[in-house]
Amino acid sequence: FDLEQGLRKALIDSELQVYYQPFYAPGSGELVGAEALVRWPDKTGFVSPADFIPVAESTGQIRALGALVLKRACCDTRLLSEQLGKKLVIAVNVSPVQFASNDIIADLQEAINISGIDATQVVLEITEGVFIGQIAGAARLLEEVVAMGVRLSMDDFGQGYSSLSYLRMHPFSFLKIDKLFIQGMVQSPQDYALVQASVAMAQALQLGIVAEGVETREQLEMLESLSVDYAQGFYLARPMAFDEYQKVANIKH
Ligand code: G
Ligand code: G
Ligand code: MN
Ligand code: NA
Repeated sequence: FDLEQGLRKALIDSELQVYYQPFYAPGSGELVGAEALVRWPDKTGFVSPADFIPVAESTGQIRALGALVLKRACCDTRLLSEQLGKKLVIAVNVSPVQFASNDIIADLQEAINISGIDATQVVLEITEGVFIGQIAGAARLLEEVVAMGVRLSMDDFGQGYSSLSYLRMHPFSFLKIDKLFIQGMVQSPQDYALVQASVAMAQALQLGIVAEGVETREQLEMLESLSVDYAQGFYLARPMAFDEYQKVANIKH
C-alpha cells in the first residue's frame, strides 16, 4: 500500500476528516476553543497522522491537505460560534514545510473569507522546525500571518531544542507546553519545576500558556494552581468529530 497514492485518492475523494480536541480554562472550566486534528479513516480505524503527514510534507500534498483542514476548521468553528453566541478559538497545526512558500497566506485568507470567522479566532500551532530548517522567508511569512490578525502558538514547547530565542525573535501569542512535562509533573519534581518555569517565562513575555496532554484530575488541579491559561488532554476531552464537539460545547467542565 502506497501512502502517497492513497493520500492522493483521499484528497480527491474527500476522505479526510477534521477532528476537534477542545481546550478549557482550568479554573472556570469554560470552553475556549479546540485544536483541529486531521483524520484519515481506513478499514480498521484511522491512518496515523504521524505516518502520513511526513509523506504529505515530502510530496507537496501538505498544501492541499493544509488548505482543506484550515477551511473545514474555520467553517465549523464559525458555525459553532454562532450557535453558542460566543467566539471560539480554532488552533490549526501547520507544518514547517507550509512556510516554504507564500501559499500559506492565500490559503489562510481564503479560509477566513469563506468561513466568515474573525482572524483573531484563528491560531496557528507551529513547531520550532520552522526555524531549525532555515526555511528562507519563513520569518517574514510569520509576520504576515500576524499582520492579518491571526495568532501564533509555539507547539511542543520544551521538546527537542530550546525555543527561547525563537520566542524572543518572533511574534508568538501562546506557548504550548509539551505533554511529556505535563504527564511527568505530578511524580517528578524536575518536570514540575520545568512547567513552573515555563509559566513564569510565558507571563514575563506576556504569552498565553496552554498545557496539552492533561490525563488526570491531579494534573489539572496543579495546572490551575500554577495559573496556566488553557488546558487540553484526554482527561478533559479526546479529539472528536464536529457533531460531537457541538454536543460537548454545551457541557461545562
Ligand atoms: O492525534 P494526533 O495523532 O492527531 O496527531 C499526531 C501528529 O500529527 C501531531 O504532531 C499533530 O500536530 C499532527 N497533525 C494533526 N493534524 C494535523 C494537520 O492538520 N496538519 C499538520 N501539519 N499536522 C497535523
Ligand atoms: O504535536 P501536537 O501537540 O499537535 O500533537 C497532538 C497529539 O497529542 C495528537 O496526537 C493528540 O491526539 C494527542 N493528545 C491529545 N491529548 C492527549 C493526552 O491527554 N494524552 C496523550 N498521550 N496524547 C494526547
Ligand atoms: Mn498541536
Ligand atoms: Na504539542
